[in-house]
Amino acid sequence: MAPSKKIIQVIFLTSMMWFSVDVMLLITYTTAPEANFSLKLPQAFFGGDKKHERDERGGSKKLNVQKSGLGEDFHVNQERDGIAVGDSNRKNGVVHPGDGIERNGNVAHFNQRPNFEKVEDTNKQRIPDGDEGGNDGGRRKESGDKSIKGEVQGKSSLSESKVTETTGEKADKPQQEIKKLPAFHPVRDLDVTSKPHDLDGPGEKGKPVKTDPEDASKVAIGFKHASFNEYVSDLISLERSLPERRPPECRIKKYSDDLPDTSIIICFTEESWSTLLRTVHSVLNRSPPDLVREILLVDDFSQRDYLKEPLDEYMAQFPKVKIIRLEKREGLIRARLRGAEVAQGAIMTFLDSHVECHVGWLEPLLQRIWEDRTRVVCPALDSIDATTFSYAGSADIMGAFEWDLQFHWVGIPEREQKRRKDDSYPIRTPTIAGGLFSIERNWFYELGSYDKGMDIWGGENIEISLRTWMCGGSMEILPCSRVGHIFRKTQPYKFPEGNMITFLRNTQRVVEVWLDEYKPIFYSKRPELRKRKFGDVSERVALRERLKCKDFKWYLENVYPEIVVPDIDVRARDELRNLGINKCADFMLNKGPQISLFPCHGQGGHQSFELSKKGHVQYDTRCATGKRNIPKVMMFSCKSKDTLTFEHSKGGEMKDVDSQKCLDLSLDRQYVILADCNGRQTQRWRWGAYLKD
Ligand code: UD2
Ligand code: MN
Repeated sequence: MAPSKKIIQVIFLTSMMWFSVDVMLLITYTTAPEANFSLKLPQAFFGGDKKHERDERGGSKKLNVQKSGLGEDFHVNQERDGIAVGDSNRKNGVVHPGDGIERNGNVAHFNQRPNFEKVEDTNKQRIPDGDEGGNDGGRRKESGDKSIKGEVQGKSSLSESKVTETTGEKADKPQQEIKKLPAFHPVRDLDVTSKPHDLDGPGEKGKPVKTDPEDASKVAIGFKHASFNEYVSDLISLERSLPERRPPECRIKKYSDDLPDTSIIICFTEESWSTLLRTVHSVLNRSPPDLVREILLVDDFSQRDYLKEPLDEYMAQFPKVKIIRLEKREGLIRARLRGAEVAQGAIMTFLDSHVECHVGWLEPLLQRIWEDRTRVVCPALDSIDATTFSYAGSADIMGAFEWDLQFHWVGIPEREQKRRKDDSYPIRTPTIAGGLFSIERNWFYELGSYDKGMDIWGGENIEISLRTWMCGGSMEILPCSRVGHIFRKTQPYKFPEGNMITFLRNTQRVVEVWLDEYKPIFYSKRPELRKRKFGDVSERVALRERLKCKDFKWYLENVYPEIVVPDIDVRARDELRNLGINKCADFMLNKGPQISLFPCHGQGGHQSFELSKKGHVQYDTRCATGKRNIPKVMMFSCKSKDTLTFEHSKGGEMKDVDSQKCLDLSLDRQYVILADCNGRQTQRWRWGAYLKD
């Protein structure tokens, strides 16, 4: 093949050198939003470079595909095992997928696998199991078929592609013609770049970048600008390589040749240049081009100059990238809605603007939706360290919340572990983190898209999660699809009304529409919100009725049975005031299980308890408990056999039925204890509110 000919390249690498998965640690993370207001990092990552990592030998092997009238040389990085297919061409020095190329590359290339017949046979034997997510190559549900059909077109004749592997031999041998379409193929581990990876460059293979002490001021300026180490980000290649982080079992999964395409929607406001570009490059370089209809960058009214003309100019080299500019700041929820209006792909894939897609990230997402259009699926979120930009794989975790409705990560419960046959299986998750997910476009609208009344940031992830589950869909995290995200502690953009107020207002809208008889549990955590305005939610309530969604009780019992539900039959609530010293009971988990006494502040939170009709003093899912020989009263799980049961009349004693002892104060008046009843003032208590029976 003459070097001057326009070419695209393909590599087939068969050997997979994946290391085994080690122990996975799982942790929950919650803090008050005002303390640390952003998506929390799933801690206990694998961290090091040992897990899931494959062979790092590499470089750039030149393999060429001959195809009429297309492309120039580009590079497929050899360290990606499995199958890499480069159906891309290049403009202005940077490779991008499939512009101007008919969507035919993928299947054609797979037909060229020397051992293709074998692959196909295996697939035939293994097919379904689609619901369980085992093999993939799962059968499609009829409903999915109907909806996606018609969207997926343009898979043109494959026979025009001719594929050759240039292994030093002359490449102008007769080409094998393609006769038939395979039904399924292994994941396409694409990783094309405009030039070979310099594996010694900063941050390559996802390694941490250390800065010199003399760069401290530049680092500080970058942090101020971006809430992450922008200085380091700028040092790293926009096409840097990443380590392998998928469970080994992912390599035997199969994906349909007929997957629908997706629009990628990336909303941003005041994002850093290098992280935004790296996000886009990672999509372009690591996605099968035929599956990416377009990349929609929705600019939520950024004011930084480099995000204006310079961004337009840069992105002009990628015909698939379109920039949508909002005329005023809308927040990520309405910005996503604007992107969705424009999107043409059968599926929409939302991403944050500071991510890096892992090799092979896209097909697992599309496959699960192709099998069942009602699934809303997320990549597993790997972590890009905000300081060093090291890329670390995350443990298997799922999304959850407590009664403050703040998202947090939890370990996978046993029931779900049992259902999953290995680490590659989808994780059914009660909630999604919010930023990164794929959803069939029509299903997104059938389900009620988003609540337009939500501003800026927060709450929409819980809303779409409850709505999806309760109204007939499901949600999954797919460990074979991975995307790294920069977790940071603050945001570089402003919340016009303050982050706390915005987050709480959005969350209150969720509570009012979806929580049914469980609403009081939320408000007991946030009593100050009882009187706060949250806007009109009547449209969302009507939506819920129209969709005939299941109730929140169903969700709790079937989707998130692990959450402990406090007794909602309550006699009294809010503060518990000691009339002897006029201070309030105060429980701070991080200070230990005891109940302390502090001046009453009337703000709820640590001073918000409930007296259930059964007589239990509750705080979230904890109850006041007492042990025979220990006077101190402590807050432990309400399931504890030591849970105390109180008799109480307004402003009077709190008497434990079993021991006939009364709530009192320790000698130093710091803690709540149980003592013999004596009628003294320190044994008299008054709740903030007594409810009618
Ligand atoms: C997490 C989600 C985020 C969103 C949020 C709750 C992930 C990885 N991230 O927050 O997507 O669901 O929880 O609301 O799951 N942005 C705008 N306009 C705004 C504010 C933000 O376009 O007014 C963009 C921003 O540039 C970014 C994205 O929205 O690309 C998410 O914001 P973030 O990265 O600050 O939020 P994060 O990751 O803490
Ligand atoms: Mn983010």
